[in-house]
Amino acid sequence: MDRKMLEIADKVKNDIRLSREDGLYLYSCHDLLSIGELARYKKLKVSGDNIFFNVNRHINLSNICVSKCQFCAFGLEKNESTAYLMTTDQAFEYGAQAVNLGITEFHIVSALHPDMPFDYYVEVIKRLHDAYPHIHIQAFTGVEIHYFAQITGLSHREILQALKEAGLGSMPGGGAEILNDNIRNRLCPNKARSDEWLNVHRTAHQLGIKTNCTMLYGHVETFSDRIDHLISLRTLQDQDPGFQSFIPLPFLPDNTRLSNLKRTTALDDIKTMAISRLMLDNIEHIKAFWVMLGIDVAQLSFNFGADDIDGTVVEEKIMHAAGAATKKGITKAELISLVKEAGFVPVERDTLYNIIKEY
Ligand code: V47
Repeated sequence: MDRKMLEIADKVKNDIRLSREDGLYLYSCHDLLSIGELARYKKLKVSGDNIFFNVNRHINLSNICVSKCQFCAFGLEKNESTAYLMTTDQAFEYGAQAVNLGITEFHIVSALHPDMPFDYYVEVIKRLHDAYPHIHIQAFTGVEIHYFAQITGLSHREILQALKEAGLGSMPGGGAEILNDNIRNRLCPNKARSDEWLNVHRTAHQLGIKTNCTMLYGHVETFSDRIDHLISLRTLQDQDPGFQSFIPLPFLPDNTRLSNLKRTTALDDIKTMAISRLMLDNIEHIKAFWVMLGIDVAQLSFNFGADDIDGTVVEEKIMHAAGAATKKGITKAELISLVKEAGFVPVERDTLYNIIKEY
């Protein structure tokens, strides 16, 4: 280890917060194994040999979207041939089909639909919650919550309160992209700005709604933008805690308006996982989302700070539209065996990280 790395190692071992400069150094440094060793040290302190997973069902209500984000291959115009919108009956049926498979979570994300009223989203949540109160509903990104506020004229707080009353349990971490408005203006000018996304999550935490957070990396951002993004999340968590997990999302370029860009390397994915664990000292769980990373890189990332591999998913649509090469779902048995194969203990959790069973 060189002098700077020894200084960072000393901070990590003594629970001293890493600075912006430390984060930038880690990205510039080629000593991947030392970075990994430190991230692994932190991970073992938080969750030992455990790797968490859950049994869930993703429901994407529609792919008709007004946002037109440059990085997205999922959103379409209403008149395109593969555009779809689930009715509340269809969404209910789709969720109900999964109930006997032992799921503990509905993971519901939609798109910014031009016409559907807020009541539609409330009804989807209410019907599923009333019929299956024991199944946790994690739904709607900060960007969707902000859009609901725009179309109704209600505040973030009022929207979140209405959804909570209907049965919303927690929120996923999507829509954060890179929390820098110069980048957002280039990539996704038609949706929530950085402060709006952060305000939705802050308000959710104040209302007792746990949330996740993400970072979409590997497009037009710099390493410095990534570190600033992580620090924005860390600062919000200090002020209004409620983030349960952080999920780094490598940009998948296929079928997007940025299809000229290359997919990130496994090296970048592993390094970003480790740096996230080291910078985000106040977010307990770092998730290796197998759908995007691929199984091999997800397994490797358990030694680079990750302690969660997300869930069984079933029919993931957003990443697969952009060329994710993984299967659309995975069985619980497969999740258990891939965690064991990597030398860790698979632990089934519910959405709020209560332990259901160790395998
Ligand atoms: O917000 C869209 C990203 C997110 C692409 O909270 C893309 O547990 C890569 O946030 N390449 C939605 N990423 C998915 C998401 C998520 C997934 C799994 C678990 C959780 C959680 C959250 O997907 C979007 C955007 O940042 N995304 N297009 C793409 N081409």
